[in-house]
Amino acid sequence: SLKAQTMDEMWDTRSSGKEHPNIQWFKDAKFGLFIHWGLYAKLAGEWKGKRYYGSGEWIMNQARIPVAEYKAVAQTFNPVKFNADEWAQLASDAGIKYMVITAKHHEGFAMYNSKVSDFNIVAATPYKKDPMKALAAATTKRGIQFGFYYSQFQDWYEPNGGRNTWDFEEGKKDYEKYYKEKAVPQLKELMTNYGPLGIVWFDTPGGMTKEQTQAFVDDLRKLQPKSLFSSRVGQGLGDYKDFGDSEVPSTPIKGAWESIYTHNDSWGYIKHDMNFKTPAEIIRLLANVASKGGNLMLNVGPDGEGRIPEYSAKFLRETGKWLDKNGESIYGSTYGLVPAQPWGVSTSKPGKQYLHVVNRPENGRLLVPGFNGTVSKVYSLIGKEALEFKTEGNDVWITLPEFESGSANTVFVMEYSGK
Ligand code: FHN
Repeated sequence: SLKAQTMDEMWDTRSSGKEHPNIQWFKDAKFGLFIHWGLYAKLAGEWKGKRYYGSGEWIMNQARIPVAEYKAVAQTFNPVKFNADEWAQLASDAGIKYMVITAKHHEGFAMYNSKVSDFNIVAATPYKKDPMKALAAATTKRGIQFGFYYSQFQDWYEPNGGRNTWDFEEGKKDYEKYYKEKAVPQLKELMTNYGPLGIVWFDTPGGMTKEQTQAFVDDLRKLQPKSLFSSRVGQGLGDYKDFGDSEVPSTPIKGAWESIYTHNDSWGYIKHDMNFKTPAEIIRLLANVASKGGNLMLNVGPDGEGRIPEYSAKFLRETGKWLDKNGESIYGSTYGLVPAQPWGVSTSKPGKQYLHVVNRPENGRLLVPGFNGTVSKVYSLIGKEALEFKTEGNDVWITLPEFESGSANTVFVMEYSGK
């Protein structure tokens, strides 16, 4: 019988307890790019002259657009400005190590050449090309892991498509039929035709028992045993844990996990909302997530023309510049041993604590309280300038140089032995 799972159960990970043999690249990666791109990008938060607040990719649901009308949007979706190399190069310049893009979101539209459903970018639009083919190649060529997002249970285009449909009679849904005729064959297309996938990112699981989900996962894993499945595959069968949207745990978490954020208040492109995070906020967020031991997957929403908006590209480039200089303190790190302080957070590598200072103490004296290790030296990560420090019991007092604080993190390295 179908038992509704709690959110925690749904998004928990590895009920088997064993880590995926290929998990280490993910743990080291720290910074991923999420891309939400679909027909909703063309509507951009507006329908029939009315603006809909909230996330752009939900407009079909928010405006209760009948399936037949929504289907017609595809007839004018023609993202001629899409350029896979530009997107992949931007990701590379941003210091991104993996990319996950929506192959099919809740709208049910396949952004790739699907033979399973003609509601797809090749068959249903004047564009007629498969952007995912080009993007997978351009991304992988740059040494960035490529992956697909797939909304496996919520599909508003399909009569049996799981949650939140409105254009069909409720209560008469045959989930098994939906999985058998759409979700599973489309996932198999994606896992067969686009080269090696670092990640298959599932969203909003449901409609299957634990046994059915296990069979679903086992069947798909045969196609690409190296791919990592996100925890939203459901039933604890993912390889790493996704926290809730825009959620960062308050304490360090062991194992492989990811926080997901979007660059503004929407995952899909919307033309109205300008509430964007600044590069400094992104960098502080990345360091905060890394200080707890996880990855940040940051989302951008390309527009209906196929462009990543310039303001999104700008903060990605700025973040990349910071990572060019400070990446040692992020990539391959684990959670910091110095709990979050008023001045900032820490990340760890063997024998090193990276102190990410956002708020420089007025008098330049930085306290690392209760540190259980013997500190041998402290220096600036950039420039390696040696800093004076004094240990009082387990407290370490560091004399900082002058620097402008309150923007992106300034990183100092504290080398130590024993702990
Ligand atoms: O409903 C979706 C939403 O549109 C977006 O894709 C997010 C991204 O994590 N996932 C679901 C809400 O959690």
